[in-house]
Amino acid sequence: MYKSFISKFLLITLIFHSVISCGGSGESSTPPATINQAPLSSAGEDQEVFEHVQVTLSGSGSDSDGSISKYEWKQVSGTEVELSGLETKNSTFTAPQVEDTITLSFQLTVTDNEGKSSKDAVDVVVKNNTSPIASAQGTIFLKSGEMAELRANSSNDLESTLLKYEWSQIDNSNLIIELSEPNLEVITFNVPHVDVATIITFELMVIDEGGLYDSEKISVAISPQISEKLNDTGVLLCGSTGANNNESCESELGENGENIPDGQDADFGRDNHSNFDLDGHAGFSFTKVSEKGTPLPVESTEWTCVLDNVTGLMWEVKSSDGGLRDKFNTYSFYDPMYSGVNKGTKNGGTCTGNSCDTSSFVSEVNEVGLCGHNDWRLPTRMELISIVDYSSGQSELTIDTNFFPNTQIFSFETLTSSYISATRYPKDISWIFYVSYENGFSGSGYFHSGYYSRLVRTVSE
Ligand SMILES: [Ca+2]
Ligand SMILES: [Ca+2]
Ligand SMILES: [Ca+2]
Ligand SMILES: [Ca+2]
Repeated sequence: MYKSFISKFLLITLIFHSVISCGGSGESSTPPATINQAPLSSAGEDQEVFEHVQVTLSGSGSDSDGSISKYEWKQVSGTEVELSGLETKNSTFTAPQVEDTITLSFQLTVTDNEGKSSKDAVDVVVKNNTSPIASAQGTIFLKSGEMAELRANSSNDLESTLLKYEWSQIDNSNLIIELSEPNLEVITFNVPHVDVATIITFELMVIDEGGLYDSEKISVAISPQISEKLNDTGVLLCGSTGANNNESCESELGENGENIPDGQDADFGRDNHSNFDLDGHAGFSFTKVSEKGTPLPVESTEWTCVLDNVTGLMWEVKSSDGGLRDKFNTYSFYDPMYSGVNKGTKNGGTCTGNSCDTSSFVSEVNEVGLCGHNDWRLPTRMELISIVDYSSGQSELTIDTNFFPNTQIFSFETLTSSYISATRYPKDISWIFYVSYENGFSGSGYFHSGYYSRLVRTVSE
């Protein structure tokens, strides 16, 4: 009994021993069964975004001893958003509209092929955004051949430091400007050649980092390359030795067979070599200007000032609204800079302003900031004469009424046909020169009389 017990014990011990020693010897005797390692999960970097933008949560997972079988995104806090791609590496959503900065938290769970998982969290801070304000600036009166520059750098945005710009031409002038880099903050282009003054318009679009945008238009006037500083007369016809003044200069002989001598007015000047009527009769080249100072296309039906592209003078256009600049208003000459009787006469005209004299009229127009400027003044006699078109004196006004409407002739209400200048008559300094566009005549008259007035300012010398 005892023996047999011992034998059985030995046998069991031996069997047990041999089972253990099968796998090898010493410490390497651990069983081979693997313990699955958990995968690694990354929900990406925390982000700061503006409201309304598309946000991508960039997840990733890795597993040292297997593969990733599942991604699972969920939102854990903050204003609820609609996540798409919930079970993909990357999930996206649209940042909600916010009043103040908020934080959204998300969690990515990554599961491996054996069912083990790990989690990682990410925060997305959503900030309020307001629209940028676009501001397009640049020289708006340009000449053919110059380099033009348009600037967006006065545009601003409360939240973004990096604004995007998009410049595009939006007029229908048929004058196409190739913008080589329309996304720069400052763009430049060569001003193309034009025969007649042409207006082109650009639109600047400013886009902030949150995708909000604003736009502003800027119109620029392109005038022909003009070497003259003085206007021509508008006279396109020649005279013959038979005293016929309406002969074609092209002909050798006039209507009655008489000689047409060379070297007449119509043979010289801008009327001869730049005879385009679209921007003013014959050699005249005018650009219409809006009340705010923006150049306007020639077909515009409302304009307030006219730029003379030849002389560089900007002229007031008279109104017919019964207001400050009404066409019927008349003014006496008055200039407080002089002393005694040389000051002229205060409030001697008939007008709708405060005081119907030239000094008061100039002040009031400058106060208004006519066409965006406050350096308006009374023109000199020669400046008034510069816009006389002598070609049309018989039947029409001697001024291009396509650009200068409301120009007046003599009427019994106003008792004048004349526009007053700032030039005094040298023989008697209590007299002042005037110009009539009824016939182009310039003469001088008393300070105290009432005259029409058309103000002027110098744009370029
Ligand atoms: Ca694993
Ligand atoms: Ca903004
Ligand atoms: Ca001429
Ligand atoms: Ca012209």
